[in-house]
Amino acid sequence: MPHRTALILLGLIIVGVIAGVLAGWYAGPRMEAVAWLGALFLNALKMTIIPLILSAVITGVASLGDVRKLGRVGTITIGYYACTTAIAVAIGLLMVNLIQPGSGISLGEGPIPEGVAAKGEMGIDDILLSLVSPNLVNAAAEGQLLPLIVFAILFSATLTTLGDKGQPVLAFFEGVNEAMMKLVVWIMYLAPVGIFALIAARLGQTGGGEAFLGEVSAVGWHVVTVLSGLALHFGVLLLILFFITGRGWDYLFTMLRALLTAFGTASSSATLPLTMECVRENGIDPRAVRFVLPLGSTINMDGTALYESAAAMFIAQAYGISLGLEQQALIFVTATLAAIGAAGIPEAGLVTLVIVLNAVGLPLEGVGLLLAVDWFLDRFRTSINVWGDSVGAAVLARFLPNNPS
Ligand code: DAS
Repeated sequence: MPHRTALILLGLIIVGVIAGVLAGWYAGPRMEAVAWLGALFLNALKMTIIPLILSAVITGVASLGDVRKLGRVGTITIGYYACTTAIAVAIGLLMVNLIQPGSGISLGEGPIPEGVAAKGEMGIDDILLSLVSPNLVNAAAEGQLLPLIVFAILFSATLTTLGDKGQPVLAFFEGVNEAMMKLVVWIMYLAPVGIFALIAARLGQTGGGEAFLGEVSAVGWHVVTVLSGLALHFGVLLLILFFITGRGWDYLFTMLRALLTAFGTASSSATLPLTMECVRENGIDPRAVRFVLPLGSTINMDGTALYESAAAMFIAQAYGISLGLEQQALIFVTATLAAIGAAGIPEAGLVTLVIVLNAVGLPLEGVGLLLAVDWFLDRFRTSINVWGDSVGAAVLARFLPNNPS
């Protein structure tokens, strides 16, 4: 997308966000009348995800040259994810212990909120099992991106062993990827209106500004804890970008369209096509874009991991349950697993929070404390998820072999 056009589009998206907040704030439930516009934009983005991810990963992995390089790139990628997710969880625990948002919360006895499935434990075996689907069509239909990505990686690795026979297949997927990226740019032009409608309708649904303020003030310190933790982690990622990749503020500026789309959609999967376009416009090696971003959007969720640890501790504090170092270490591990297991869809982090609560024996009823503001905090943690993936692509690009062969 030409730089000038990108600049104008960014300006229009910012106007869309501000207008969406003002409309939802003052017009309240009446703004639900535009929800269909937001859904149309969201569906248009989702329409591109499967062909885009399959073609991107297949051509991205093949462009690495050989399977050995895939191992090295995979190790660097997973290493980056593990480090940044661990930092995010640590920041969540630090902030919630410092601010103590749950102290003094007057608890109303409440049932376990519906929709909070009492998930069992999630161990490494559950995560490994989720990597392979017996039915790829079903996985695609259900938006389970991880098994699709694993299949694309394995399929591409076998293609590189076929020599000339594999070339026509790769050329086909190269064409699909280029066409999908072109389609994504067209859909990007809808972002200002789509994001406006998504924000206005969701804020309006809560009843408008006053009702929203009432919901937030009931758990105000929890909101402050999460937002300040996310802001701190945003800064950590910015320092990683500056000092490991050597990129500057211009990288962040180009990513703003994707970050604001993440804020509007509350879905890192739906935002993925725009994330890939913005990282590509930042001049990042396509091999990094096509490999790291699809994988990252499913398993690298720094914002969610930070939220899981902070929310679990908030619930413990609200119920007057003090958790020692050992139990907080267990929260550290299960918050990481829960974030890996969370899908890139709205409020996924709230659903997998149950895994953390179960691990340390905290009451599931506590999720009821978070429900009213989760849709709001979800937007910020989704933006941080996307920001973490965007920085990851720049980090990996620094370690890619110069030429693919
Ligand atoms: N909404 C999720 C995402 O799309 C994040 C979350 O629920 O924590 O990344």
